[in-house]
Amino acid sequence: MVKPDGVQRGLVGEIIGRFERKGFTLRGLKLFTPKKQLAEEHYKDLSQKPFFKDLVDYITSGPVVAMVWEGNGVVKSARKLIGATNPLEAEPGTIRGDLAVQTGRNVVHGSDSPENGERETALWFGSDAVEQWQPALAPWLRE
Ligand code: IDP
Ligand code: MG
Repeated sequence: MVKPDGVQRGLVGEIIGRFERKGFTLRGLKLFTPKKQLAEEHYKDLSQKPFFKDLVDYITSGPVVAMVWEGNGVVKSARKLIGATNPLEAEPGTIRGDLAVQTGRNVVHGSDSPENGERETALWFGSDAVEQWQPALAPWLRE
């Protein structure tokens, strides 16, 4: 997901491009401003953290771009492409390492496990079908 700061800063294309160029398949995409209840459910594991309220305010402060990406090892790889939570500790070449300076404005979210990926897809996309399609380039990405 591109967070509200990423959308406001015009980084949507840059972030989507990195996942496309890597070779993952886009299966779902939508832009909307999340409701508080959705943000709280999404980040429920962090509800006891002191920054939880600020985090929910941040995520609900404007439109986000929610996406579903598919591919072998996509969750682990996406975490690497995104970089460390604190952008000052994220390696150059990662999204956060290249494009952000503060944990509270780290421009992008990525699921931390395949199970959470499924949970978050259901939460953010609900019964909206995510598209099943075969990229024509598939044989040029995987043998
Ligand atoms: P992640 O986004 O790298 O998976 P998490 O620990 O799951 O990191 O935290 C979720 C989000 O909560 C972070 O991306 C960041 O926006 C916010 N966050 C995490 N730790 C802090 C903090 O110490 N201060 C402010 N915001 C934080
Ligand atoms: Mg996380």
